[in-house]
This record gives sequence, structure tokens and C-alpha cells, in this order.
Amino acid sequence: MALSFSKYHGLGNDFILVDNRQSAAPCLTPDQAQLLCDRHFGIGADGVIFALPGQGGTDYTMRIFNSDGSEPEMCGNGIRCLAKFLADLEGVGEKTYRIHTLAGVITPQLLADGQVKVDMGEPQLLAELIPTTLAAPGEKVVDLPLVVAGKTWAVTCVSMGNPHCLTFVDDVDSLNLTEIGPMFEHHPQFPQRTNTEFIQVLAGDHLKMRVWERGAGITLACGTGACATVVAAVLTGRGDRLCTVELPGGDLEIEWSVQDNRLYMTGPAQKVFGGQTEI
Ligand code: ZDP
Repeated sequence: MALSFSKYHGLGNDFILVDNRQSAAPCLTPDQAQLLCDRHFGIGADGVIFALPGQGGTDYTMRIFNSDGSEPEMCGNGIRCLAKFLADLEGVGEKTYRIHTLAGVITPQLLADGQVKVDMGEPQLLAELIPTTLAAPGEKVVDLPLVVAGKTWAVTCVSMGNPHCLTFVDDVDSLNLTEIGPMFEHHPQFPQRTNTEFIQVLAGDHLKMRVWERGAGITLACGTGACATVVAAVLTGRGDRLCTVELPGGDLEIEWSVQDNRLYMTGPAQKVFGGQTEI
């Protein structure tokens, strides 16, 4: 069967977008998605995103499979790409969408300059909501010790719908992410596994971050991770509520609003190409 797709990226975090507006279930299995994400045997991507009909009064539903076939609740760079994809399908320019996700309703807004600003919702901080067993239920994990690779790291945990474990370090470039990333991701104290971010404070409003993603490994950017980064920086007194988060693929502007406790993320989303593939 031939499948039409479009390829988009947000700061090098790349996705295969599928127009699935005709049915409520994704037209690919997790196994098929995993194969399409393979950079040698498939199209190549960090994940596959399905644009599905809306539910509960939303415009559309987003579902996503990671490149290993697992299904995350949310995807920050992905939802910017989805908003661009939908606007391209509909032939519109500036528009705000209400998107149903497994992490609740997320609202991306296409701006006049081509950037996409997303209301990413409120962060969750309680241990059982991450989920993690690093603290008792009802407590937060802020700069608590976690032993990985024989070293004690001071970690902060934030859920943006999906789990994040964040560590501040002096020099992000010197880390061997390929080695330590999987150890954080699969640590038994994260029952749903975890996305893992390492952050270097360049200034109170400028944070440099590298990510090891659950189900995808090293990626060039992570939108939910950038939001979680600013939350962790504020909670630990290391950064401001309005920050530039510098990722290997480029910068995201993140604001954790005092007024409504929500995260606002602004960044690019770019179409690369469209095509057909056999599945
Ligand atoms: O939570 C997870 O399993 C992530 N791999 C989902 C993808 C997150 C993403 N990189 C983002 O930008 O938030 C797409």
C-alpha cells in the first residue's frame, strides 16, 4: 500500500506527518512507524505524527509514535510541525488550533513571522505524576540525588505530559550522552522511562541544553524538554521565567507565565519534503 507523507522538522527534531483526518485511529502500527523512522531502511525521522479528527470540541487530535514505536503523551516540536502541516493542508496562514493530545488540550498559534507559539499547559511536579519513585507521592523532586554510572547527580523532575529528568552541569559538551542517556532513560526509579536533559546555565535567561529522549535517543531539540528546562531552572533558583533555551538544532523561546502557571514555547517548524512510501 502506498502512503502519502510529509516530512517536517522543528530545529532538526524531525517528523513524518501523516494526514489521518479521515479516521479516528492511526493508519500505521507502531512497528510500521518504527520502520519508517529508520534512517537507513526507511524515510528517517525521530517520530511519526498523525493528524486525526478532533474530539471533545477540539479542531484535531495529535498522536505520535517515537522512532522505537512507543507512544509518548506529548511532543513540543512535533506540535509546531503539526500546526504548520494542518495550515498547509487547509491552505491558511495565521491561525490558532486547539489540539487534543494524551497530555490534554494544547494550543499552537501560527504567527505572522512563520514561527509557532504554543500554549503547552501547566507543568506537573508531584513525584507520582512524573512518574518517579525518587520522592514520596505528593512530594516534588528538586535537586535530589540519583546515582547513575557510579556518579551522584542532583536531578529535578518535571512532567509536561511526558516525563523529564533534568540535571544542571558545568559543561554539557563534555558529557558522553550516548553512554549515560540510556541509563537515565531506563533507570528503575522511572517506571514509564524518562526523557533526560542536561543543562548548562550561560546566563539567567540563557540556558544551553542537550537531550536524550525516551524512545528516540539523542535528538537535536526537544520542545517539552525545553519547557521542563525552564521550570527546573526556576525551581532551583538558577534561571528566569523567560529564557532562551539553546539546543543543538537552534533556539527556543520559553516563558513560564506567573499569571496562569502555563508554559509558552515559541520556535520554528519547517517543511522539508513530501512523498509516497510503500508500507
Ligand atoms: O516523551 C517522549 O517519549 C519523547 N520522546 C516525545 C517526543 C518529545 C519531543 N522531542 C518534543 O519536542 O517535545 C518531540
